[in-house]
Amino acid sequence: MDSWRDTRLICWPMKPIFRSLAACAGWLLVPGGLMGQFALSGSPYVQDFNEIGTGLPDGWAVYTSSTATTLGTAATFTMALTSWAGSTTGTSFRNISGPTIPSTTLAAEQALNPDRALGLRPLNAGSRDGSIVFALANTAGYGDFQLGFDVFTANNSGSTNQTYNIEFRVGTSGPFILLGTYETTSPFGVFSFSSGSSSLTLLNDQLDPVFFRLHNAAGASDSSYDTVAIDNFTLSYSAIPEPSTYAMIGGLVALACAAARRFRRPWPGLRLNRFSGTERSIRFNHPA
Ligand SMILES: [Ca+2]
Ligand SMILES: [Ca+2]
Repeated sequence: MDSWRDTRLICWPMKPIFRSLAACAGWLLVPGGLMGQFALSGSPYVQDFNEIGTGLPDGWAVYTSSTATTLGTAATFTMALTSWAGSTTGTSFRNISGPTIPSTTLAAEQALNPDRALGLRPLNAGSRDGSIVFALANTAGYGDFQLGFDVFTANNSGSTNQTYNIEFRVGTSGPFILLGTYETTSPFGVFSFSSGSSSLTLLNDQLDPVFFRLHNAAGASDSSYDTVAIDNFTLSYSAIPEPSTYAMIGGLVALACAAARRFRRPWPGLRLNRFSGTERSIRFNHPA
């Protein structure tokens, strides 16, 4: 075995280890990254928010004063059962009923609904620039991402509506990339958003954190704000084969090709002669 092969055989199995270490290092270096970023494992990731009475799920966070290039300021999430139209100060980001009961349901009955959703009723300037964010520690080793979730209007306030951007970003700086928009409307106006892998190729095999968010695109320019919410979030993905897997597949293909060539090659000393019509003969050629 030559030295080049020795090196190759050592390096290929090590690559996944280096990748994992690099991903881990990136996760540790992100400000606030020790907590609050979800580590992908088995696909799909599904979040129904029905347990947010005990806190936001791993990877989820809410922010005020978000901009096109920044997450903003980490905000408080109200875990207590809160009504769609509640206006108590400090409850902009809230645990609300999902849209599986009539939109005319009173607050007391809303609290009885086990189907919960992550809601935002912007009650002040900061939350009017607010966003709901899901953060991944990285996507190392994964690709073919597909995203889907429900977004709905839980309470219609005033005569104006607001447009929310559905965005993502790879890394901890730079602009977010727009995937779609949702405009608030009369309750519930549920919109099932989906984005396929062709729109999410930038997410593939990234060592940096990845952020998805629902962000109020209108900012603080409006005067009355509807309650918007998300539910039934799903992110599916596939494991990217490691180089050793490609090498194994390539080896099998090479073996198959070699076997096919050997099968087609005439035996030594045997030659097939063709004549006109249907007559054929086989002649043995004896070595000189
Ligand atoms: Ca739910
Ligand atoms: Ca409205």
